[in-house]
Amino acid sequence: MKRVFSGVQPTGNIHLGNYLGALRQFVELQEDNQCIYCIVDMHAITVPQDPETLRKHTLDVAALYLAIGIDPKKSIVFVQSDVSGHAELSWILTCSSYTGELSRMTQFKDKSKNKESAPAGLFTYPILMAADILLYDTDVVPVGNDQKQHIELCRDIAGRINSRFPDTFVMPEGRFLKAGARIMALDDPTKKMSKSAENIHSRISLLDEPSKIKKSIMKATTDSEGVIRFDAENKPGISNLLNIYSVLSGITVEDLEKRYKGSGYGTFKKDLVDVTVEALAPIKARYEEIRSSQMLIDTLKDGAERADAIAQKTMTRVKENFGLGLK
Ligand code: ATP
Ligand code: LTN
Repeated sequence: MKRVFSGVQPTGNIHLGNYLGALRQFVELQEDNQCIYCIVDMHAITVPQDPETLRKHTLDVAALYLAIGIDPKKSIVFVQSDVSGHAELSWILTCSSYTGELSRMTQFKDKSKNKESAPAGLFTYPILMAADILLYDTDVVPVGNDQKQHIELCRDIAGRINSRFPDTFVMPEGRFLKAGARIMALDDPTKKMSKSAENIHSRISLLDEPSKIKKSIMKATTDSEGVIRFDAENKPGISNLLNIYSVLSGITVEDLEKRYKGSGYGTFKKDLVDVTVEALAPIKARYEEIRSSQMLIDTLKDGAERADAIAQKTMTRVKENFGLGLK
């Protein structure tokens, strides 16, 4: 059995991009692998967070994990800050990383753009992510395309340490879906759908009301050609909607193009609203039930204990290899 690890930040607004790019894979993978799914609250504090809101969002994401079908009997679900190994390993990896490679991370460049000085945590964010992955001897990391560069950095750091201290870490691999790996913003299909974008109609959050979903899709930017055809370069808006429709319905993009030949964007969008509302309704219903239950807290406590047992074994091996602490 392979070990799978992934994480989502508790920053609210889990959207279709997160779901179709990453979370959807989490559910499939738990059938044949040992999966560990984390709510990475320590990554969230790389930008200022209100403590109450952060704690609420942590439970929101945990409830969503379970609502989409992650089964705590099959997978470990826990909160990052409940396992101290993440911070501990992160420091050790920091000492084997270079400012040059961190400066090349596009996410850091984007998030620190136009700022005179950026928080150091934003700069070292990918190292904490590498620690998350390496702490659990992870083989496979299911993520969206935007995390490719971070996974490569994790592999570079692991390789560097392994060449000095052989067999310290398992070399992980990213797992990226072809369809849905990059869902674009509805208002500007040249940018990825994002939690932090100001315009709420740029995204569809998994818990949006049907009326909000309708408004966001009907407002989505398209083009003036009026033909429903996949062409990501010249028709990014309609291609993004085709992509979302295809993944949610299981109908191929080619079949959708045939089905909507001669139809206008309005008809296509209306149908997409129905498909989206229908796909999200059961998630929303399960979410409401789980979010207020004691079962959620018990699951996270149990998950942290199981995760910690694995993490401690790795930390013992890492410290021994590095000569840290007493034997
Ligand atoms: P932000 O959009 O504010 O940068 P984020 O949504 O990228 O935040 P996370 O919550 O950490 O940040 O992402 C969770 C997962 O969702 C990651 O695996 C990420 O690759 C994936 N993901 C995020 N946005 C998209 C998108 N637009 N399309 C596909 N996958 C995405
Ligand atoms: N940086 C990731 C979230 C994340 C993660 C991880 C994903 C933190 N640690 C470990 C996979 C494995 C993001 O999606 N923004």
